[in-house]
Order: sequence, then C-alpha cells, then structure tokens
Amino acid sequence: MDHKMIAKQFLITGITMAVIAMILSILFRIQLAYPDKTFPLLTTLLGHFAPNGRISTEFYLSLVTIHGTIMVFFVLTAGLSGTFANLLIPLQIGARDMASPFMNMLSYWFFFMASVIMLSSFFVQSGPASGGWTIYPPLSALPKAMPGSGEGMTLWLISMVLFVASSLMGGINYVSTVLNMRTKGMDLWKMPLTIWALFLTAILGILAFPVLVAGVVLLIFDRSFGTSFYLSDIVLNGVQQPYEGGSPILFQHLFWFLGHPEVYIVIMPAMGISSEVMSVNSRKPIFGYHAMVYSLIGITVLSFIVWGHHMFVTGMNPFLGGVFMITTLIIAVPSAVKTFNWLATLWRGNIRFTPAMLFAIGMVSFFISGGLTGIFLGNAALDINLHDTYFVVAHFHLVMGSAAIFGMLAGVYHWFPKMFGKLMDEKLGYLHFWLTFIGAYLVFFPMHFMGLDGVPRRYYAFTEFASMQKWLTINTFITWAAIMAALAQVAFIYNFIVSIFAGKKTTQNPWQSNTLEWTAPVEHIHGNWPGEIPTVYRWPYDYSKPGAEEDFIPQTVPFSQTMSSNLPHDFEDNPAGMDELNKFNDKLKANDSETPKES
Ligand code: HEM
Ligand SMILES: [Cu+2]
Repeated sequence: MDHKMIAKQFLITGITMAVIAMILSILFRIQLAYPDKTFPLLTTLLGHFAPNGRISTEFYLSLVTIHGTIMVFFVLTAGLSGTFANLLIPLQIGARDMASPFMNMLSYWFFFMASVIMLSSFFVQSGPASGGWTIYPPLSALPKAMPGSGEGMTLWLISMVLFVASSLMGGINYVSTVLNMRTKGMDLWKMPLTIWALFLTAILGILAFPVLVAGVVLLIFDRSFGTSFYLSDIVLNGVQQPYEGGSPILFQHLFWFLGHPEVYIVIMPAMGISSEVMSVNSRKPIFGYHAMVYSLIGITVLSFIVWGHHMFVTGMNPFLGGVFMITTLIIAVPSAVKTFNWLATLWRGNIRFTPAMLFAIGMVSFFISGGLTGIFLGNAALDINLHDTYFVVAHFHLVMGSAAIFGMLAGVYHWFPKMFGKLMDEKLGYLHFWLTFIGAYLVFFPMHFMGLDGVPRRYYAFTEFASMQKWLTINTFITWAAIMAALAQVAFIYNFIVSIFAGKKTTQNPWQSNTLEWTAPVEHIHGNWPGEIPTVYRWPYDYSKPGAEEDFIPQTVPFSQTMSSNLPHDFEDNPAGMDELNKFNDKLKANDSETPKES
C-alpha cells in the first residue's frame, strides 16, 4: 500500500474512534447532569450496563476510562500523527514513499487491531477497563479489585501493547524517511514546520513508548504471575493478600515518563500543522522559522524531565518536587515562543479565513487558554490543592482535547484536496468551526471554577455531597453545551463524506502554497511524481516577498527566475548567485537612469 492510502486509512479509523469516544462522553455527561433521573432508553441501549434506566457506577468509570484512552491514544496519537506523517512526510520532503512501506502498512494494521480489541471489551460481561486512562495500580493490578479490573483490563493491556508496536513501527519509519529520503536541495533548514514537528514527535514516541510497555509488562506479571512490583499490603474483602514490597508509585513514574511526553506527542503535530496553515493563509512567511524549530527541539528535550509534576501529591520529597516544578515552568518558555511567533505571523497578514485557517487560529486560542493554567498547576503548592479536580480536567481538555483536535481539523480541511482530489464545502466548514469553537469553551471554561471550589474529577454523582450541590446547574449547562458541540460534528462528518464523492474537483494548488506536495498531480499515482522528483531551491515560506510578481514562490522555483525579489541572504550558501544578483541590480540602475524622470 502506498503512503497516501495508509494516511487515509489512519484518518478514517481515527475519525471513527473519535465519534465513538464522543458518544461515550455524552453518555457520562448525561449522568453528571441528571444524577437522579432515570432514562429507560439507556437500559434499552446498554443492557446490563445501565440497569433501571441509569448508568451503573462501574460502567460510569469504564466510560470515562475508555473515552480518555481512545481520545489520547487512538485519535490524537495514531489518528493525528498517523494521518499527517504518512501523507505529508514523503510528499513534502520529496520522496516516493516511506523508507519501509511494508512496515508502514503493518503499523496501520496493528493500530486497527488495537482499536478492535479495545472496543471488544464492551462485549465482555464485566465491561471495559475502569480506573482512568492512566490505569494506576492497584485497580489495574488486582483482577478482583472491581469489575473493570478483570477481562476488560486484560484487553486494555493487550490493546495497548499492540498500539505501542504500531506507534514504534510508524515512528521509526518517519524518522528514517526524514533523515534519508529528502529530495535534492531539501536540507533540514528547508523543511516545512509540519515535517519538523512530525519528525520530533516520532523521536519523542520512540524514546517514550517503550517505557510504557515496560511498565505494562510488569503490570501483567503482577496481575497474572503473582509478582509484586506495584503491590504491597493489600487487603481485599477483609483478606490480607500475599503481595509485599512493591509500590504503586513505581507505576506512576513509569506511566508519566511516557505520559508527559505523550501530551507533547499529541500537541506538536497540531503545532506544525497550524504553523503551516497560518503562514499560507496569512500570505506571510512564518515569523521566526528557526525559533519555531528550536522551540520544538526544546520541548522535545524538556518534556522528558517534567513528568514528576503529575505526582506532586504522591508524597514525593519536597526537594524533588521543587526540581520538577522548575523544569515544568521552563517548558512554558518554548511554548511562549511559539505562541508569540504565531501571533506575529498573523500580524498585518493578508488573512484568508478559510475553514482550515479558522481551526488553526482556534488551535492557538486553546493553546493559550489551556497553557496558562499549566503554569498554575506546575507550581507544587497550587497543584496539591487542584490535583484531581475539575481544574485539571479543564486544563488538559483545553490544551489537548481542544487545541490538538483543532490542529488536526485544520489539517483535514487544508489537505483534504490533496487526499481526495476534491474540495470540502466552506459554508459547512464555517458552521462546524463556530459551533465547535464556542461549544468547547462553554464546556471547558466553567470547569475551572468547579475545580477551584474543589469539585473532584471522576465522581459518579457529587450531588451526594451537600457542598457540591450548587454545581448541578453548571453541570447541566456543560452537558447541553457538549451535546451542541457533538451535533456540530455531524456537519463535519456529512461534509467529509459527501465531499469525497460529490465535492468540487480541486485544482493542483488550491491554496497557492509553496510546499512540494502541491507540485504533485491531483490524481494520486504511485511514487507521487510522474517524472523526476522536483528539486528544492528555497525555504517553504516565500509568501508576499517584496518585488515578487506573485504573492507566493514555490520551493521548486530557482532564485535565477525571481531576480526582482531576491535578497542577499537568499544566496548565503550559493556565492555565485550573489554575482548574478549584483549584475541584475546594476542593470536595474542603468535602466533607471535611461528612463527620463518625471517633473
Ligand atoms: C505550559 C505547558 C504546560 C504545563 C506547565 C503543564 C502542567 C501540568 C501539570 C502540572 C499537570 C498535573 C496536574 C495534576 O494532575 O494535578 C498537568 C496535567 C495534564 N496536562 Fe499539562 N501542562 C502543560 C501543557 C500541556 C499540554 C501541551 C498538554 C497536552 C497537549 C497537557 C496535557 C495534560 C494532561 C492530559 C494532564 C492530565 C493528566 C491526568 O491526570 O489525566 N499539558 N499539566
Ligand atoms: Cu505533564
């Protein structure tokens, strides 16, 4: 299979998983909004998971767990990187396919199997895994602990091992393709930012995911072979269990050593995509290209030394907490650099508000509003109060639930013509954007206030607590906002499917973009370009260059063809070109003195 086809497979599987995870979230939001009401329809739909018209407490936890797992791993990791790395890496660096097309195909099928296994847990008697997407022991290590600790948890673990295998095969492919298969002239500093982001994301995954697998294997040992890596002094139903000497905190370390890089695995591709979409649609060079790359590199390195900020309340030594606090706050610096550069790119741009552009700007908006609360949470003294409250839920849904999804949607709207040869309907795109944008803020913004008031996350019915009764109205409001945002996705799915079959045919370069993928023919062919692979002469962001005839100059246009717009630094690595530029300028001056001056 060709990389473009595999990209579409990742995208369609990812969208399907996103729809499923969204439906799960609506189910548990109904419980939160109406903790005392019964809905007979739920029993019809869910059977023994919702006896007497109410979702059972165990199933509620399963819903939260599987919702989070699918969204983080299956949609925002595999769906996002899998789609755009596969589609864009060969097309934007000028390669005919991935380094190993076969391993690439395997990576998709492992992802597919992992998805099927994860979903199949809805069909085992005790239901899917519960205990949260972080599956902390002891709930995950003791099969008898609760219904979701049994077969459902086993399936979760198997699914995750396959998922990691898929990510590693994909990641190794992406890294080796970027390093080895760039076309003539495409040096690292001429790569589009999307490629930089996907490349660094792949490196992050290759280094972080194996640690999760190691943690999961030890967990399987604890579950099935009587070891006690994570367990100690456990009493179950009044019976002392034989585990001794282990520590659940060990699992948390292993989990978050993956888990924190994982949140950047999710956001970095969205950052790359948005950078590119914003530059194309502002008709301006991206502001601070080198700073954008260095900040991505900075994030990649730093994200490995901050994991402890998820564990401030585990009783860690306050000195160690202080170390993690400092590293965490330092990671805000490259994040701020990126934000500043996006805003500077927009500044005085000749902006085209395409749906892709709106989603890219939306991504920046959510990244700012979600990132700011990261600075609060990074302070151990504040986090100890806010940990495991709705404040954290608000933080991470803004940064990853919303920003990363918006980046992904920007990519879908922008590269849909490249994938399917058709254009999506813009009006439906606008409808989709505004309802989703407003919906996401209405859902996640109020959660900050619940969290500040100490409302804990993952509770089935906190109206049981008198002090939290007052949040019921807000909860109902949030649920209805979520239903609106979910309905808005119908406009997207409809647009997506109908446009594939009945959309307007696209021209080769519909957005007047500079990057290589738009030099390939609209009809997909094996090997991407019919003849030779194009040679690259310039960086990807020559938009609205002073003196140029058009407001974009594709990467394949040699400087010798655009003399009127060349600048001395265009010839940094080609001194011969400098002579030509001087000659050209001399000729211009000569012409100037020949033409008679007016007045
Ligand atoms: C300025 C950058 C950021 C800082 C300083 C920061 C800080 C934190 C801290 C301290 C926590 C732990 C809160 C707690 O559990 O009590 C946290 C949680 C979280 N953050 Fe961030 N964050 C940042 C950016 C991001 C980004 C970019 C993402 C994702 C794209 C993200 C996703 C998450 C997630 C998923 C959690 C919750 C994990 C869980 O317990 O389920 N964060 N963040
Ligand atoms: Cu973190």
